[in-house]
Amino acid sequence: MYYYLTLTRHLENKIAYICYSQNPQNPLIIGKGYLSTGQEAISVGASSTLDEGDWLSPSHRDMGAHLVRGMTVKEIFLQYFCRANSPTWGRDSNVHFGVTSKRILSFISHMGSMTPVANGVAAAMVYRGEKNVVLSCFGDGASSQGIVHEALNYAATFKLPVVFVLNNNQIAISTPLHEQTAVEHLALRAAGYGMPGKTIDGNNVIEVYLAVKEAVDRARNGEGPSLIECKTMRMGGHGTHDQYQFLSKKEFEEWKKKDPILWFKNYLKEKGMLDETGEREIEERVEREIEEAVEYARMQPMPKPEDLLKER
Ligand SMILES: Cc1ncc(C[n+]2csc(CCOP(=O)(O)OP(=O)(O)O)c2C)c(N)n1
Repeated sequence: MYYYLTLTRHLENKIAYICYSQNPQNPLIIGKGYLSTGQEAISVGASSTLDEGDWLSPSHRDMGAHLVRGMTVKEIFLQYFCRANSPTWGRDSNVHFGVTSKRILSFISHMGSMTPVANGVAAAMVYRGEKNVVLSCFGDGASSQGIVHEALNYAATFKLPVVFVLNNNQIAISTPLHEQTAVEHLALRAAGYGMPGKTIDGNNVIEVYLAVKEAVDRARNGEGPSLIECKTMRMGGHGTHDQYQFLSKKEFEEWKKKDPILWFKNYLKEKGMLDETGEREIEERVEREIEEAVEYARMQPMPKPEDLLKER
């Protein structure tokens, strides 16, 4: 998990760097990056609980989960650069894509709209007698959409094998949590649907893994869905276009001290599971993978207009 946390952070730093420094007349990344900086532990910890046959329904801050599910760094950059050989053949960019061969559902940009889709996949698996689960990820803003309440109610009623992972980064673009809900802990809503709910420290990758694993096991055993609220903070702008505009400097500095990767690194070192050499090797490997992938993806062709309507 430490490798994936480090890879996610460096990869997204590279995306941010490219977004800020590219030539606007001939950009490499068309559109924006929606980064998970500071909340990588949720994505990596939660997706690490899945088996190969399980499905991931990601949010736009789930780079870590894409990587854990087997997306390569090359595929990520091909996707961001809209190349003809990207997972969606250059039809779209950034994180709004899925790869069904890796059991990743395509992300729908309308916040919360993925929850009924996750239910549908879960219901199909129950119908076929498969023992798999769906991990459905969304944010605090999405959690207040009507469609999410309906989906969670439905999933609980029919005991669907879905684990709802709510990344509560306390801000939805520019709306702070207290301006969108009167509920102190969003996991309390679970009781109203009739499913277990838990609020955990989203910056602690071990806590995320254990809580989600328990819920995944429960779902796999036919006991129905759970809601896991992972508390964290968005350590940047909503996207690469707004940077730190909606975060107070004081809050930013306080949350910086709770960095999930730094915490896990220190934990592993204290337990004797990582040393300076191991740390350096992981960083060098990650940097190498990223540089090679950027160079490779940059040289790949753009899609031809006539290919865009081709059936795949
Ligand atoms: C139904 C809908 N309303 C508004 C938007 C515009 N929008 C895009 S992202 C976003 C904020 C989402 O916040 P949250 O669910 O908390 O996720 P976060 O970005 O904080 O991870 C909004 C309002 C949208 N995409 N869909």
